[in-house]
Amino acid sequence: MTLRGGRALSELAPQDGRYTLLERGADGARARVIGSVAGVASGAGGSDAALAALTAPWCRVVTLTVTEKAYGLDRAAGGCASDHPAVSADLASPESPRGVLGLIVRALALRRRGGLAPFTVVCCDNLPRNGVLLSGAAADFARRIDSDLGDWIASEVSFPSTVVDRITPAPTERTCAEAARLLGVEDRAAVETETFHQWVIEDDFPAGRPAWEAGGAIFVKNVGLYELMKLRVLNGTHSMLSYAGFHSGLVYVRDVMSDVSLSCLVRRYMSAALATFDSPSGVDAGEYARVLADRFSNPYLAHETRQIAMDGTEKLPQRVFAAALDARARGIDIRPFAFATAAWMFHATASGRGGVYELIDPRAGEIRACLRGVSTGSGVMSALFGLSDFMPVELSGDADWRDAAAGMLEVMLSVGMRAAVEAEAVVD
Ligand code: CS2
Repeated sequence: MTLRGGRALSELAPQDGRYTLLERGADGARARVIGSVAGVASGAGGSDAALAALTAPWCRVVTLTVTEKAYGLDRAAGGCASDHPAVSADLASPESPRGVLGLIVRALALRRRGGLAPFTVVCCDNLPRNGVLLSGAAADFARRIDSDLGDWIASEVSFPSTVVDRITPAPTERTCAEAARLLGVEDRAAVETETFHQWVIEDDFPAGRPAWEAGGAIFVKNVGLYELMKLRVLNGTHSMLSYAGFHSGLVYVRDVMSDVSLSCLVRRYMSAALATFDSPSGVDAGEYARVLADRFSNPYLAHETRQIAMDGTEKLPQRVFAAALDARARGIDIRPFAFATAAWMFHATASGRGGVYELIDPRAGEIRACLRGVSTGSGVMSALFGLSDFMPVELSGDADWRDAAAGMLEVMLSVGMRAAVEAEAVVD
């Protein structure tokens, strides 16, 4: 089920849901056809098809692949964001929902009314405590329509948290061309990825679940430590290198890894991020970071820095700020995190590359407004650190943190990102 229409429907439907998965590993690309999608429907034309599937007696598990900004979460308050376009539209007409929360709540309401057990909701994204966030948002959304329904969702519906890890560059014409070359058939829905994959899931499925462990999924009681490892070491480093790399003129992550100064900053960031938490028991986080450096360096993977640089306001809090706070508490150098934050601020000022790229962020309008007429590093910092529900006050009010971030941003603004990277790599 796609809520956005477009590619997924027009390309997957004529292929009966089948698509090619191109896995690009150290020894090149391997293609295989995935046949697990039995049918495709779009929410663009209305919610009937989605609701029919979600209210079917056989539907026991609903998995979601939704980006941070698309849910409509109020992360600070722990509920739904009533000013999010999909949430406000669905609250106004909850019987014909278009957004994720509206659909889930409507389907659960119909199941409850029809005496069917609820399904389990499994979200696959890069948010911390994702099941808890989504459960809180769904219950809050429901309470705004029917308070009993909200209470029932909070107590009866299971939302296990998960950690999903697989680098997936946006598909291009090259993806389709390579699928055609390897398989001998045209496939407009081909996707490409690395060979590594990890899916850690809290084992809380009251209505039963598929044996995903057969495909390598790891079931645990609590994903907390895996989450810190993935969000801080992989995603935090990714965000840092995307801003620093993009504004150094590097298109792909692999280019960043073959740049002496930038790869030095990547390694410095990974070690700092690793030191902010204790490894999950039975998992070697150091080994995860070593493997990660190879994953980032994969010469066959064309993962654009521009792609990762999107939606910084949704990503930085859990990837960089949470790690910076723990670094401060543990007495670890905060400089790598301040550098990542300064690089994001540089991106937000759109001053790199002469402002010729578009700032893609759900808060882009707000960012542009608060930066109007501001030019100094400290002015930009004060404006951006002051965005509501963005940076924890323990951090935005910390003098060392402010000095470090403003100083680095000043360098980036005056001599450019490339020179700032060189200077920082020397500091290291
Ligand atoms: C990336 C992630 O685009 C981004 O923000 O950091 O999509 C990353 O590639 C995945 O989380 C890898 O598992």
